[in-house]
Amino acid sequence: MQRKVLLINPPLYRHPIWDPIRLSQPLGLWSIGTHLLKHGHNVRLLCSEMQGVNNIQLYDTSGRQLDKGFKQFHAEKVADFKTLDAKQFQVKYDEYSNVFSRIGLDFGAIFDEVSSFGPDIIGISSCFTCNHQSVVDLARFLKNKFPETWVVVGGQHATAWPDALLSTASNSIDFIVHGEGEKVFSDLVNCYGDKAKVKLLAGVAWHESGITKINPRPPFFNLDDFFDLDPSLLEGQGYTNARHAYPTEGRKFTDMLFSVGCHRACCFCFSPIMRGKLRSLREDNIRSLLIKLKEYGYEELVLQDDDLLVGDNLNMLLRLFKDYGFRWQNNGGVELEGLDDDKIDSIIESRCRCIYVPFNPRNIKDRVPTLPEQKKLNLLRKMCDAGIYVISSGIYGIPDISHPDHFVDDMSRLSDIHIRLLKEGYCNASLVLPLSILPMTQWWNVLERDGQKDFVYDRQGWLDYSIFAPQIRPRSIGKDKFVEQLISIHQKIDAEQVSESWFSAFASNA
Ligand code: B12
Ligand code: SF4
Repeated sequence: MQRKVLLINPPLYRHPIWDPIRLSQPLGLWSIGTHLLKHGHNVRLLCSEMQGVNNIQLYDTSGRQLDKGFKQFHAEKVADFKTLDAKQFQVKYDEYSNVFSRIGLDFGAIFDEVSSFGPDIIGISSCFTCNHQSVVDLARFLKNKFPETWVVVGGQHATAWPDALLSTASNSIDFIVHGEGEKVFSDLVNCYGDKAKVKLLAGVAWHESGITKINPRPPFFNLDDFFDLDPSLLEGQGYTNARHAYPTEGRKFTDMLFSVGCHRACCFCFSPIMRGKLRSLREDNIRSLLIKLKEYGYEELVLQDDDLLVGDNLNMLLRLFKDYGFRWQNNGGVELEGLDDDKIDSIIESRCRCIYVPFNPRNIKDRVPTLPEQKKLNLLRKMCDAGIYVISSGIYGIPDISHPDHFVDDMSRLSDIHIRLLKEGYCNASLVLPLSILPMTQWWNVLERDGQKDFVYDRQGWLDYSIFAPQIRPRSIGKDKFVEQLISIHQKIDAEQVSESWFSAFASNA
């Protein structure tokens, strides 16, 4: 039976001091929406963050809106960042530790949309732990106004920590879909009206008498059987200006993944837990996706694949981009280890515009990555010289779990490496990412096991789960000291590069 399903990308709650506003196409909702359309359902998408992108307010955690507008706050913050020393900045902005910025449609506008469509089921995306509170607030609002409508939540955060969502949403969430959503959510929609039947499905979780019940996930599916995107779903949602990627000079663009999963299992990353080992789409399916996107006027793709360099995928993609005239950039990150002269030549020839090469630690014992060998660095410079915008990043504060006392020294050493990369022309920009512990990653599991013996973080400090905000620190180092150190690194890096609003919270032009 045909059902009405409204898929909502929730407003964004961000740390006002540390976070740039990063918004992009919700590929998960787009994919599950496409799958439902194919099964004959009536589906609408509401990207409330993007549609309300100019509606930014500051709130404190008790829900009170601050008198100061976001624009004024940001301008003052950037001016202080440039003139105060790190300690003065830390002291002055400490008073904002209970404040968040909310970007997106207000509840009145969301209410109007839901009322006019009258869905049977509302699906909310919960991809980021840092946006936990936004999902909870939205679910509560919707359940209160539309008690008969099922509220279902899915995404990476919902997958990692369903209990956190279900316990804090006070019965406003009917079901969580954890893991890949296309098939499970479609089965759930088909069970509409019969909750007992939903509770038999693999990959769903729910609250019952105050207890979270979780049915195990089904096995990973064959990507070609499910992944497809109907461009009509995203029309009119406002994704024309890049908010996280290198600006596209007016070309219509979208984020895209042609593969999921990763051959590595880095200790801080949730992707391999979410998606397992690398699975790639077949060439004929990529071709038909590109043709569809072309028909809808897309000209540039921002690749978010986690494992782009493995196998022959890159060459195949570059060939297809050429066939269909797509420009492209990479935002998912490529490993320096996997680059060589041949690959760099193909990348340059393909008119790639921007590439992200993070310098990551690999396992729990890794401390500061050393500067890569000169041969590899030259590859980066070759791309810069060819006009590709090269971005790197370092994760600051990697805990050598056995040596919490290394923390501050390691941050300084890492910062020196990135400043050298910038000064010597190996990259155009470097992003400062303080370590955060994402739910259910290897790091998280170690800290849960140790009971935060040497390192501390607030498990429910939702905003701090963003990669840009300081989250975890050694017990022996106070939060103030940690924040001060990080501000100082931002200031040093900012002196060597133009900090752009799409990657820095301290850019003048946000
Ligand atoms: C693309 C991407 C982004 C894009 C935006 C993505 C977006 N708007 O959805 C950008 C670059 C902006 C971004 C930013 C950030 N990201 Co990011 N990002 C990704 C990435 C690489 C791919 C996600 C994706 O599109 N996959 C393709 C789609 C088809 O799959 P999917 O999203 O998983 O959706 C499926 C299921 O989750 C589920 N599902 C999703 N939504 C829903 C909704 C319902 C109702 C249902 C039933 C099911 C469902 O079904 C879908 C189909 O199977 C993932 C890594 C990964 N491989 O998962 C990290 C990832 C999601 N990001 C992560 C993080 C931490 C961030 C940042 C906080 C930090 C940063 N890197 O800047 C910011 C926060 C941004 C924000 N706006 O708040 C983490 C999240 C972990 C966590 N628990 O928080 C991940 C998992 C990477 C990691 N480090 O482990 N990100
Ligand atoms: S950080 Fe990158 S390389 Fe490591 S597991 Fe995650 S996606 Fe793979």
